[in-house]
Amino acid sequence: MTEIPATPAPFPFDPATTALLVIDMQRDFLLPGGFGESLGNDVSLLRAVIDPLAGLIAAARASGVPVIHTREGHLPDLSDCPPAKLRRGDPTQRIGDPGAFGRILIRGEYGHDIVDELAPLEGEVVIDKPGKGAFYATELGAVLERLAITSLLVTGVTTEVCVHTTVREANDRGYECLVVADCVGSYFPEFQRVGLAMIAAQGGIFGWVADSADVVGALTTTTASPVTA
Ligand code: TIU
Repeated sequence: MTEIPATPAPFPFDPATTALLVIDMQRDFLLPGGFGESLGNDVSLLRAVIDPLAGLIAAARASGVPVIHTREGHLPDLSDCPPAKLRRGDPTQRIGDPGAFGRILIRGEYGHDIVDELAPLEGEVVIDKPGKGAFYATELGAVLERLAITSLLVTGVTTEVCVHTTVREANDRGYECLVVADCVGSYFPEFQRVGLAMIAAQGGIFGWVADSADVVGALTTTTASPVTA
Protein backbone atom coordinates (compact mmCIF):
# COMPACT_ATOMS: atom_id res chain seq x y z
CA MET A 1 0.00 0.00 0.00
CA THR A 2 1.24 3.46 -0.90
CA GLU A 3 -0.29 6.92 -1.33
CA ILE A 4 -0.80 9.02 -4.45
CA PRO A 5 -0.74 12.82 -4.01
CA ALA A 6 -4.31 13.89 -4.76
CA THR A 7 -7.12 16.31 -3.96
CA PRO A 8 -8.66 16.56 -1.40
CA ALA A 9 -6.22 14.15 0.32
CA PRO A 10 -3.64 11.49 -0.57
CA PHE A 11 -5.23 8.47 -2.26
CA PRO A 12 -4.50 5.11 -0.59
CA PHE A 13 -3.20 2.94 -3.44
CA ASP A 14 -2.79 -0.83 -3.49
CA PRO A 15 -2.01 -2.10 -6.99
CA ALA A 16 -3.35 -5.55 -6.11
CA THR A 17 -6.90 -4.22 -5.67
CA THR A 18 -6.90 -1.42 -8.26
CA ALA A 19 -7.91 -1.33 -11.93
CA LEU A 20 -7.46 1.36 -14.56
CA LEU A 21 -10.79 2.14 -16.19
CA VAL A 22 -10.58 3.77 -19.64
CA ILE A 23 -13.97 5.13 -20.60
CA ASP A 24 -15.16 5.47 -24.20
CA MET A 25 -11.96 6.59 -25.96
CA GLN A 26 -13.76 5.85 -29.21
CA ARG A 27 -13.29 7.29 -32.68
CA ASP A 28 -16.91 8.50 -32.71
CA PHE A 29 -16.11 10.82 -29.80
CA LEU A 30 -12.57 11.80 -30.77
CA LEU A 31 -12.43 12.05 -34.56
CA PRO A 32 -14.04 14.76 -36.68
CA GLY A 33 -17.24 13.47 -38.31
CA GLY A 34 -18.28 11.19 -35.45
CA PHE A 35 -21.05 11.25 -32.89
CA GLY A 36 -19.37 13.87 -30.71
CA GLU A 37 -19.18 16.30 -33.57
CA SER A 38 -22.75 15.49 -34.60
CA LEU A 39 -23.84 16.84 -31.22
CA GLY A 40 -22.21 20.15 -32.12
CA ASN A 41 -18.94 19.66 -30.26
CA ASP A 42 -15.33 20.60 -31.06
CA VAL A 43 -13.64 17.21 -30.88
CA SER A 44 -10.12 18.65 -30.79
CA LEU A 45 -10.50 19.33 -27.06
CA LEU A 46 -10.75 15.60 -26.32
CA ARG A 47 -7.62 14.68 -28.24
CA ALA A 48 -5.35 16.23 -25.58
CA VAL A 49 -6.20 13.23 -23.39
CA ILE A 50 -4.66 10.66 -25.74
CA ASP A 51 -0.96 11.18 -24.97
CA PRO A 52 -1.07 11.28 -21.16
CA LEU A 53 -3.54 8.41 -21.14
CA ALA A 54 -1.27 6.31 -23.36
CA GLY A 55 1.49 6.86 -20.80
CA LEU A 56 -0.77 5.91 -17.90
CA ILE A 57 -2.01 2.78 -19.66
CA ALA A 58 1.59 1.73 -20.35
CA ALA A 59 2.50 2.22 -16.68
CA ALA A 60 -0.52 0.21 -15.52
CA ARG A 61 0.32 -2.64 -17.89
CA ALA A 62 3.95 -2.65 -16.74
CA SER A 63 2.93 -2.86 -13.09
CA GLY A 64 0.27 -5.54 -13.55
CA VAL A 65 -2.71 -3.29 -12.81
CA PRO A 66 -5.60 -4.48 -15.02
CA VAL A 67 -6.71 -2.12 -17.77
CA ILE A 68 -10.45 -2.21 -18.47
CA HIS A 69 -11.81 -0.38 -21.50
CA THR A 70 -15.38 0.66 -22.19
CA ARG A 71 -17.22 1.59 -25.37
CA GLU A 72 -20.58 3.33 -25.55
CA GLY A 73 -22.76 1.95 -28.31
CA HIS A 74 -25.70 -0.05 -29.45
CA LEU A 75 -26.75 -3.21 -31.26
CA PRO A 76 -27.29 -2.79 -35.01
CA ASP A 77 -31.07 -3.12 -34.56
CA LEU A 78 -30.98 -0.41 -31.83
CA SER A 79 -33.04 -2.66 -29.55
CA ASP A 80 -30.85 -1.60 -26.60
CA CYS A 81 -31.20 2.13 -27.28
CA PRO A 82 -34.06 3.85 -25.47
CA PRO A 83 -36.14 6.03 -27.85
CA ALA A 84 -35.40 9.03 -25.62
CA LYS A 85 -31.67 8.61 -26.26
CA LEU A 86 -32.23 8.06 -29.98
CA ARG A 87 -34.21 11.30 -30.32
CA ARG A 88 -31.47 13.52 -28.86
CA GLY A 89 -29.28 15.86 -30.83
CA ASP A 90 -29.13 16.85 -34.48
CA PRO A 91 -31.99 15.02 -36.27
CA THR A 92 -29.81 14.52 -39.36
CA GLN A 93 -27.08 12.67 -37.42
CA ARG A 94 -28.44 10.34 -34.80
CA ILE A 95 -27.28 7.10 -33.25
CA GLY A 96 -27.49 4.44 -35.96
CA ASP A 97 -27.34 6.93 -38.84
CA PRO A 98 -24.51 6.66 -41.37
CA GLY A 99 -21.50 8.76 -40.34
CA ALA A 100 -17.97 9.25 -41.59
CA PHE A 101 -16.86 6.08 -39.76
CA GLY A 102 -19.86 3.81 -40.27
CA ARG A 103 -23.18 3.88 -38.43
CA ILE A 104 -22.84 6.23 -35.46
CA LEU A 105 -22.20 4.46 -32.14
CA ILE A 106 -23.14 1.02 -33.49
CA ARG A 107 -21.16 -1.97 -32.26
CA GLY A 108 -18.87 -3.40 -34.90
CA GLU A 109 -18.57 -0.13 -36.84
CA TYR A 110 -15.16 1.53 -37.25
CA GLY A 111 -16.23 4.68 -35.41
CA HIS A 112 -17.47 2.72 -32.42
CA ASP A 113 -14.07 1.25 -31.70
CA ILE A 114 -11.26 2.68 -29.61
CA VAL A 115 -8.72 5.06 -31.16
CA ASP A 116 -5.60 3.34 -32.50
CA GLU A 117 -3.28 5.02 -29.97
CA LEU A 118 -5.11 3.39 -27.04
CA ALA A 119 -6.11 0.07 -28.59
CA PRO A 120 -6.76 -2.65 -25.99
CA LEU A 121 -4.23 -5.46 -25.80
CA GLU A 122 -5.29 -9.05 -26.40
CA GLY A 123 -6.84 -10.29 -23.16
CA GLU A 124 -7.82 -6.90 -21.73
CA VAL A 125 -11.47 -6.56 -20.80
CA VAL A 126 -13.59 -4.39 -23.10
CA ILE A 127 -17.03 -3.54 -21.74
CA ASP A 128 -19.72 -2.59 -24.25
CA LYS A 129 -22.21 -0.30 -22.57
CA PRO A 130 -25.52 1.08 -23.85
CA GLY A 131 -25.68 3.89 -21.31
CA LYS A 132 -23.50 6.66 -20.02
CA GLY A 133 -22.54 4.75 -16.88
CA ALA A 134 -20.21 1.75 -17.26
CA PHE A 135 -22.12 -0.32 -14.69
CA TYR A 136 -25.60 0.04 -16.17
CA ALA A 137 -26.61 -3.09 -18.14
CA THR A 138 -23.03 -4.42 -18.33
CA GLU A 139 -20.84 -7.10 -16.76
CA LEU A 140 -18.44 -4.54 -15.22
CA GLY A 141 -19.52 -5.20 -11.62
CA ALA A 142 -19.01 -8.95 -12.05
CA VAL A 143 -15.60 -8.43 -13.68
CA LEU A 144 -14.40 -6.22 -10.82
CA GLU A 145 -15.67 -8.72 -8.26
CA ARG A 146 -13.88 -11.58 -10.02
CA LEU A 147 -10.62 -9.58 -10.02
CA ALA A 148 -11.12 -8.52 -6.35
CA ILE A 149 -10.90 -4.86 -7.37
CA THR A 150 -12.00 -2.27 -4.82
CA SER A 151 -10.42 0.92 -6.25
CA LEU A 152 -10.61 2.46 -9.70
CA LEU A 153 -8.31 4.85 -11.54
CA VAL A 154 -10.86 6.52 -13.80
CA THR A 155 -9.98 8.02 -17.19
CA GLY A 156 -11.60 8.71 -20.55
CA VAL A 157 -14.33 10.88 -22.02
CA THR A 158 -16.29 12.89 -21.39
CA THR A 159 -15.60 14.21 -17.92
CA GLU A 160 -19.08 15.46 -17.16
CA VAL A 161 -21.03 12.74 -18.95
CA CYS A 162 -19.75 9.14 -19.02
CA VAL A 163 -16.91 9.67 -16.53
CA HIS A 164 -19.16 11.38 -13.99
CA THR A 165 -22.00 8.89 -14.43
CA THR A 166 -19.60 5.99 -13.97
CA VAL A 167 -17.91 7.51 -10.92
CA ARG A 168 -21.31 8.08 -9.32
CA GLU A 169 -22.38 4.51 -10.11
CA ALA A 170 -19.08 3.22 -8.70
CA ASN A 171 -19.49 5.20 -5.49
CA ASP A 172 -22.92 3.76 -4.88
CA ARG A 173 -21.42 0.30 -5.34
CA GLY A 174 -18.66 0.92 -2.79
CA TYR A 175 -15.63 1.56 -5.03
CA GLU A 176 -12.96 4.15 -4.25
CA CYS A 177 -12.41 6.30 -7.36
CA LEU A 178 -9.38 8.36 -8.30
CA VAL A 179 -10.14 10.49 -11.36
CA VAL A 180 -7.00 11.33 -13.33
CA ALA A 181 -7.36 15.00 -14.27
CA ASP A 182 -5.28 15.13 -17.46
CA CYS A 183 -6.60 11.75 -18.64
CA VAL A 184 -10.26 12.79 -18.70
CA GLY A 185 -11.58 15.24 -21.25
CA SER A 186 -14.58 17.41 -21.99
CA TYR A 187 -15.72 19.31 -25.07
CA PHE A 188 -16.29 22.25 -22.67
CA PRO A 189 -13.37 23.68 -20.68
CA GLU A 190 -15.70 24.95 -17.96
CA PHE A 191 -17.30 21.51 -17.56
CA GLN A 192 -13.83 19.95 -17.26
CA ARG A 193 -12.92 22.32 -14.44
CA VAL A 194 -16.22 22.10 -12.60
CA GLY A 195 -16.60 18.38 -13.26
CA LEU A 196 -13.31 17.66 -11.55
CA ALA A 197 -14.07 20.09 -8.72
CA MET A 198 -17.38 18.30 -8.10
CA ILE A 199 -15.62 14.95 -7.58
CA ALA A 200 -13.26 16.19 -4.87
CA ALA A 201 -15.50 18.77 -3.16
CA GLN A 202 -17.01 18.18 0.25
CA GLY A 203 -14.03 16.15 1.41
CA GLY A 204 -14.12 13.94 -1.70
CA ILE A 205 -17.85 13.37 -2.10
CA PHE A 206 -17.31 11.15 -5.17
CA GLY A 207 -13.59 10.48 -4.83
CA TRP A 208 -10.15 11.90 -5.43
CA VAL A 209 -8.52 13.85 -8.30
CA ALA A 210 -4.82 13.54 -9.23
CA ASP A 211 -2.49 14.22 -12.15
CA SER A 212 -1.22 11.35 -14.25
CA ALA A 213 2.41 12.12 -13.37
CA ASP A 214 1.68 11.27 -9.74
CA VAL A 215 -0.29 8.15 -10.65
CA VAL A 216 2.45 6.97 -13.02
CA GLY A 217 4.98 7.65 -10.26
CA ALA A 218 3.09 5.38 -7.87
CA LEU A 219 2.61 2.69 -10.52
CA THR A 220 6.30 2.58 -11.39
CA THR A 221 7.33 2.09 -7.77
CA THR A 222 4.84 -0.72 -7.05
CA THR A 223 3.73 -3.92 -8.71
CA ALA A 224 0.41 -5.71 -8.47
CA SER A 225 1.99 -9.13 -8.16
CA PRO A 226 5.49 -10.39 -7.45
CA VAL A 227 7.62 -10.44 -10.55
CA THR A 228 9.06 -13.90 -11.15
CA ALA A 229 12.37 -14.38 -12.86
N1 TIU B 1 -21.77 13.78 -25.35
C1 TIU B 1 -20.92 13.53 -24.36
O1 TIU B 1 -20.34 14.43 -23.76
N2 TIU B 1 -20.65 12.25 -24.03
C2 TIU B 1 -21.29 11.12 -24.45
O2 TIU B 1 -22.26 11.16 -25.20
N3 TIU B 1 -20.74 9.92 -24.05
C3 TIU B 1 -19.64 9.83 -23.22
O3 TIU B 1 -19.33 10.73 -22.44
N4 TIU B 1 -18.88 8.74 -23.35
